[in-house]
Amino acid sequence: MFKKLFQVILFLQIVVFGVYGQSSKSINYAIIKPGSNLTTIVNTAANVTPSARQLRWQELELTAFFHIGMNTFTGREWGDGKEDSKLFNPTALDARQWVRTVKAAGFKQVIITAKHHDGFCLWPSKYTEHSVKNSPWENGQGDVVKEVADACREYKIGFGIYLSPWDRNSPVYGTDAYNDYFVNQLTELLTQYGRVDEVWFDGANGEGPNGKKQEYDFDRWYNVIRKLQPSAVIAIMGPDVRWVGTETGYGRETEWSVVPANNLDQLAVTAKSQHDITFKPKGDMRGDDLGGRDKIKNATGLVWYPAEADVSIRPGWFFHAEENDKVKSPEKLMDIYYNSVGKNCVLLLNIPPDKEGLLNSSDVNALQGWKKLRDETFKINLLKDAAVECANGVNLKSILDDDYNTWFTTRNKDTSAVITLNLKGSKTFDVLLLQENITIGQRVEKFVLEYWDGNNWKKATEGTTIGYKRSLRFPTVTADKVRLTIESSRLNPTIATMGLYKQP
Ligand code: FUL
Repeated sequence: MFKKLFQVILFLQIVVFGVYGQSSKSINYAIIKPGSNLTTIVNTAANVTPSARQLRWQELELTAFFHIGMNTFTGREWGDGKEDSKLFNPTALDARQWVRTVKAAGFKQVIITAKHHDGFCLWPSKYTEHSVKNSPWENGQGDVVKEVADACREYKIGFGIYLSPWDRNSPVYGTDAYNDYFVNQLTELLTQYGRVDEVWFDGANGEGPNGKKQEYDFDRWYNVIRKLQPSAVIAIMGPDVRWVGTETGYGRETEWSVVPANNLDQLAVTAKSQHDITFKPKGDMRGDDLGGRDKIKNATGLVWYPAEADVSIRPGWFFHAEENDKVKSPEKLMDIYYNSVGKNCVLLLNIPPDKEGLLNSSDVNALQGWKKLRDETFKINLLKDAAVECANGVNLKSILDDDYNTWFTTRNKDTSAVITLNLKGSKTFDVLLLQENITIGQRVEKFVLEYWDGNNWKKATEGTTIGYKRSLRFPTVTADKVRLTIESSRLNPTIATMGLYKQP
């Protein structure tokens, strides 16, 4: 009875309010018909949405990288593959400490460097002697990948692997046999450690021991991952997660998750699901805007391909004791947070374990200080209980209900809106937070926040894209009335969350 009533209400809502622009089937790519005009392309882009694995990944916001391996003991950043396995000896390795620490700092997933460019394997692979099994650590009986996977399960956070395609140790690197070797190693990692949530392929493709470069068989590797771990995102040199284009942790002002993919003809629609595409990343990854109207106007295909911003908490990716005083401060990490998570990216922050196999106190302190700053800033949404008005809006209150799954949108086919909020008294704030409901699509192209100073509307801040999350800092304002104007959007905008905050 109630279910029926609910269905009728939903139907009436759609008929009466005409919530346009929602595609009946939501898929994470679109093929553009030749000759399509810009309006058609833009509307198509507005209906491309994340796959289930991409949505789960986006909602993590914070993921941690653990770089540990030969370089931890040689003091290098890139090993040459000639290192002696006996050098690997972390005397007090405790992956539970790593996972516990990053979880307490708000991270939802970790990635371990199972094999870096030097080819040394942190698990006892059957296919090489260059691994922990020939190290003194735990008398050759240890398995770092297992320790990390077990800790992630214990602390209930996601688990991912970094497996470097470039291998400076493998004698078969540079020959067809290497692709088999790589598949064998991938298979070990994807079958022996339970669920894997992210597989991270680096782009580096240098020479191996025989002086040859390898042609990586990405399509084959993608198929292995889809088959063995269908819920894992494949990142960077993969189809699900895009490299933001820097290793600074700073994303771009305009960050579209829908970008052109003109090589969708290589698309391998895997057996089970139409939803499942793989393609090799191609084209510009570093421009200021990868998905604006100008970028998609000649596209032959579009994909949901969201950005990951990776950076190390230290100058290097591996632990070097002489960098203990160069660990990024809580304030710097906060700046990175606003410029990554606050710019529609997931942040992948590297915290490298030290020679003992522990996260060093300098890094732990920085993480704790940064978490405290975030907690203090985002404790109270100063818009709470504000009265919301919007002449052409529906579901006005849902922007303040702390529920990502409910969202404001506009009536008819309106692509702009003015949302006015009368606050509960005068408030002082300097941070704006916005979220679009990306299960409907990423749509907002331009917005501005203004406040009423008693006589006039004055601009507090403005921006272009929002996406999953956008947060902006601006000079402190005290006001009892603000308005958010969506100036331009692809189809109807959908705003899931709006917040105003004050930095400590
Ligand atoms: C880079 C690698 O060369 C670095 O050593 C590090 O692993 C980083 C995350 O990716 O391309």
